[in-house]
Amino acid sequence: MSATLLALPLVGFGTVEAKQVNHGAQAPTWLTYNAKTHTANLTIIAGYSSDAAGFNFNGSSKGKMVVSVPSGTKVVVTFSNNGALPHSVAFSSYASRTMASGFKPAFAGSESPNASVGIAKGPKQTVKFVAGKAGTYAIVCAVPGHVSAGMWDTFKVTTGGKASISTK
Ligand SMILES: [Cu+2]
Repeated sequence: MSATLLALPLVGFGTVEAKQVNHGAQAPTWLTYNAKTHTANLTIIAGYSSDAAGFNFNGSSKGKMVVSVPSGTKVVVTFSNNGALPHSVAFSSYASRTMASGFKPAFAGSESPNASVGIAKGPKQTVKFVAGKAGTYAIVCAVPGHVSAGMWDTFKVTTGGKASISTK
């Protein structure tokens, strides 16, 4: 009996170590698309990697991640922050990629709550909007100064076609 009790914590400790080792190799599924319901589920993690000193989404900064959806898509974003600084997400005008502050959502509801303040590491937020008008937009962190540090990516709304995600 005493041998079993001693062994249990050791097994548990080994499991935690294995998860940490594998963390970087198991990237989340960033985007899924349901053509029947015209719904795109998008995972956005701020500060996911050390790219641009942490000022990145899903490990990409400065426009290098391109998320594309057909116009009329219901976009459901699951947003969280893996970084040390507070971050947010907003789907804003493409011109926003050169702004320092004052970001506005390009679609009704296309920003996380209190976006200029952001959230700390830990909780998840859901952002839902309809990508109504075809065009090129920017995915930005609306915390002032973060876009200037590289924290923006590219969002394209296409006329027809499929949802896709790519990194340069
Ligand atoms: Cu930020």
